Amino acid sequence: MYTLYYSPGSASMCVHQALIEAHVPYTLELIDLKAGQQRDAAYLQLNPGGVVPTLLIDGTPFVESGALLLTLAMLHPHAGLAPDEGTLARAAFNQWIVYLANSLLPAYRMLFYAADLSAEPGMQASIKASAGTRIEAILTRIDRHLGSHGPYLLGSVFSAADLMLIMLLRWSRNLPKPATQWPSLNLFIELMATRPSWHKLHEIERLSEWPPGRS
Ligand SMILES: N[C@@H](CCC(=O)N[C@@H](CS)C(=O)NCC(=O)O)C(=O)O
Repeated sequence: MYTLYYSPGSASMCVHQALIEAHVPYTLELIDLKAGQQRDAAYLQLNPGGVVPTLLIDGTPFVESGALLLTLAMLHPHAGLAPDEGTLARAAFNQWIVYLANSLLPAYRMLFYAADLSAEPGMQASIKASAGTRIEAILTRIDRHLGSHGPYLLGSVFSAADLMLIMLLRWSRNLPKPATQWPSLNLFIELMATRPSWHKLHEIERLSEWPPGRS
């Protein structure tokens, strides 16, 4: 049995969507990030980093969104979250999850949590500028990959790596150059937005429609 500690639209989003895709039973526990609940002593026992997501699996807490996707893919081999174990496609799946978790996700953290890295406003502005440049460079790299090897990260086959990517692309929506402005990323976004799990996730987490203009 699963319990997901989440905050709407945050890094818990891809794990939530994976649970929906896998059609497994789960319960949700809301962590109010604005109220600082991620730093409550009881929550820090589950997630010493004070971030979401945390996934309880039969009562044991596990953290890190990318690792949670790998774990769900391992525990539900027939859920369509990843290619079969022991294949090169599975190696590509692992590679994309680790790449996204190591590159794009930390760049967004630099942008959104610059105050964690410096208390000095001038330094924060420079951290945010560097993060913005880094995010655009990574989006350009992924756009090229999808343009030649898409429409999904693994080619013609959907996987949970795409759930991590669509979450990270959604985070760009208020940036000067949102992901929708890269041609192949935009096609990917349109494709992913047709998934029933995307709509269910928006309904449950009460997220505003993205990409806009869909019902
Ligand atoms: N590497 C972590 C990052 C998680 C993360 O940064 N979560 C953010 C929300 S997107 C959070 O909980 N922020 C609250 C805080 O840092 O106080 C993961 O992938 O699970």
